[in-house]
Amino acid sequence: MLEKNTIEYEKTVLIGLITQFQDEDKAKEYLDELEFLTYTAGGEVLQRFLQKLDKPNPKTFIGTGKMEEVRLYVEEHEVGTAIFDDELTPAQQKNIEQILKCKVIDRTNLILDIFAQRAQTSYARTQVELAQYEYLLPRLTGMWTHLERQRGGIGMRGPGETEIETDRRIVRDRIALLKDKIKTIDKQMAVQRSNRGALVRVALVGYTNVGKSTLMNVISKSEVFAENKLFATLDTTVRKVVIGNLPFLMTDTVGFIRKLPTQLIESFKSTLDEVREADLLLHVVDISHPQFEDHIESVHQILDEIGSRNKPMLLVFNKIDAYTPETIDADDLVTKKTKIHFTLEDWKNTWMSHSNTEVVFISAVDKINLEEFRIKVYSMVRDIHIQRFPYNHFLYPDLPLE
Ligand SMILES: Nc1nc2c(ncn2[C@@H]2O[C@H](COP(=O)(O)OP(=O)(O)OP(=O)(O)O)[C@@H](O)[C@H]2O)c(=O)[nH]1
Ligand SMILES: [Mg+2]
Repeated sequence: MLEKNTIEYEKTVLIGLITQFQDEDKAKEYLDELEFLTYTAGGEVLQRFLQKLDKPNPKTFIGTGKMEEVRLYVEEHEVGTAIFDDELTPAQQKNIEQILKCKVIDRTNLILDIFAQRAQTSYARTQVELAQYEYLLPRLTGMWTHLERQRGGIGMRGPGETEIETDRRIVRDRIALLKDKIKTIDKQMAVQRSNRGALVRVALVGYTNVGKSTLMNVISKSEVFAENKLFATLDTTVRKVVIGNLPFLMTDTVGFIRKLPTQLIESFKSTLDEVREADLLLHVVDISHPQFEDHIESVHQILDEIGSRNKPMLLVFNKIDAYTPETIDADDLVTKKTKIHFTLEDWKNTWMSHSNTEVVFISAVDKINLEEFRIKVYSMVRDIHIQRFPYNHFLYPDLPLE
């Protein structure tokens, strides 16, 4: 486990853009998240650099003047890594490395790195390794183009090409091997899933760090690793839960994030199968997070991508204990009431009241409203159960008996 006082934190700087699609506030929020990711990966952020540009500079992502500013800072403070909030092209990455003379990584790279650090089982490690090689492959090509252009084609093309071709072949072979390995495990997992019988399956989904594992532990009395870092969970845990006398299966799995690298979605396919094969999704949201609505949107997008957007869903607003709206003084007639001033009651009257999705507000840590949560889950699971086994509906009353 990472502990702030036991590990040496790597010095980093963050670099992001303010563009027509992302205003200054958004850019800052994204850098906040990037900083949390960096901390999770074992880095401390010394400085952030933001630049206003219509679109990224194709050669160096940011402009020349800004780059010089970053370079001076990196040199003066002996920064080891510069982290960019967007995916860099292979050429950009190379160019920037040459200028800054430090490690240059992008958001995808950083997320892959965290996944690699956190993968516990050999299955998770295999999935992450596959994603890393998939990320690397086009970058080997890019390095070759880069070399070719730099040194000129004639004379260099032969050995350069052979070298890179060899590298690419090694990477491709490795990818094929990993895919085979995953296929074998996938089959075992599919068998395991089918052996679980006809019980209703409920999957916890949501943005990373919202409290899925904490809720799983509270509900199923299990002990899934939970902590205030991103991607604490990479492996899937399945527990049998009984509410009233109704048994069902509950799954806790990997959290989602904005711009989750596609390589990861692909290689985590069978981990995500748990979500795909679930009958009911409990979409957990951290309502104390200022960007929780964006998080909901990101989760919806990923559910769309894996074809699970239309499953029955309960929206679980967690961490209500930590939710504190800003207040407006009674004599302050200037400040307009906006979302940051909403109380939980205000929120309940927004889109939440006319969405088709059921909602519930809880605190998994302080155990607030868990009874209401249990009743809602019970009734949704019961509906699915009764559809599946119409002949034994009498076993389960409208409300759990507990
Ligand atoms: N204040 C407060 N904190 C909570 C609550 N539920 C969970 N947390 C904290 O939120 C952090 C993340 O909790 P996890 O259960 O690991 O979250 P997760 O969704 O499983 O996260 P990943 O597995 O990393 O995607 C931990 O520090 C928890 O203690 C809650 O109801 N209130
Ligand atoms: Mg978790």
